[in-house]
Amino acid sequence: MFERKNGWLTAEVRRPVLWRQLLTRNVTLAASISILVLISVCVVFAAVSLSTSTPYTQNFDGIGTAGVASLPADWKVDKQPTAIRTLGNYAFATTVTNFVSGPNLSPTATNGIYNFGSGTDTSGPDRAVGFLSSGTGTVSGNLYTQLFNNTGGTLTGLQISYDVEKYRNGTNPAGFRIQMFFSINGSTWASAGPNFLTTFAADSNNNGFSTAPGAAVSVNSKTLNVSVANGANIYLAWNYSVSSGSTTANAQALAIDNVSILGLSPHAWGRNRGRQCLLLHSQCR
Ligand SMILES: [Ca+2]
Ligand SMILES: [Ca+2]
Repeated sequence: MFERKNGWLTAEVRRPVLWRQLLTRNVTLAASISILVLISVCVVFAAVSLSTSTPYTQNFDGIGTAGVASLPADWKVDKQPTAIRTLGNYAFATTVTNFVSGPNLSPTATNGIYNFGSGTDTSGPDRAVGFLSSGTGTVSGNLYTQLFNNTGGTLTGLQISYDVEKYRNGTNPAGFRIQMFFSINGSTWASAGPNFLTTFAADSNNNGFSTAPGAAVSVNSKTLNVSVANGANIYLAWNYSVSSGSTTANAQALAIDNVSILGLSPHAWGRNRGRQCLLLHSQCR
C-alpha cells in the first residue's frame, strides 16, 4: 500500500519514484543526443571524403545510358535559363541529367543537361556529364561536387585533374568554355583561375561527331590553393557557358569526365627518389 498524507506520497515512497523519473529522463535525453549526433555525422559525411594519399576519382561510367540518369553520390547539376557564366546553389541543384546523346548530336538538339556516351553509340560504356546551350536556354550549365576533409589535418590545397570533352561543334564566334569554381558553402563561388579554364574556339558548323567526343582537353594535376580545415566541406563546380558576350546560340556541347581530386597537406609524406619526403616542403628523411 502507498503511504499517503493528505493525498501526497510520503518522502520514503516519493524518493524512488523521483529517481526512476530522473533515470528515465536521462536515458531519453542520452538517446536523443545519440540520435542527433548520428544524424549530424550522416549529414557531415554526405560528401566525397578527401584523402592525401589516394585521389578520389570519378569517371561517370556508373550513371548508365538513360536520358534521365542519376549522378554519382555527392554530385549535382543545374542549368541556368538566363544567367550566363553564372553558378547556382549546390543545395538546390538536381541530381539527374535531361537527355542522352553521344555521337552525331544534332545541330537542332534541345538545350539541357546531357548524359553523353563516347564512341559510335549513345549507349557506350564511357559516360560523361555535359551541357548544350541554345539561344534561349541552358545559357549556363553547372556540374557540382561536395567534398569533405576528414583527413585529420588542414588541407592546404587540392590537386585536381579532369577532361573536358566536346560532343558538338558550334559556330558561335565567342566559343564556349568550362571554368572551374570552388566554394566553402556551395552557394558563394570563386573562380579557380586560368589553370582551370578550358576554352574552345568557334567551329565552322554545328555538327556532332560520328565518333564522339570530337575533341578532349585534359586539365592535368593542377593545384587549387585553398585551405580546408579538418571536418570542413569544400565544393567544386564546373561552369559551362559561352566564353564572352551574351549570345548563346550555335553552341558547342561540352562535358566533364575523368575527375581526380587529391588533398594536399604539408604533413603528408610521399616518396621522392626512394626517400620519404614531406610533399610540400621537400624535406626528406
Ligand atoms: Ca570519356
Ligand atoms: Ca567516363
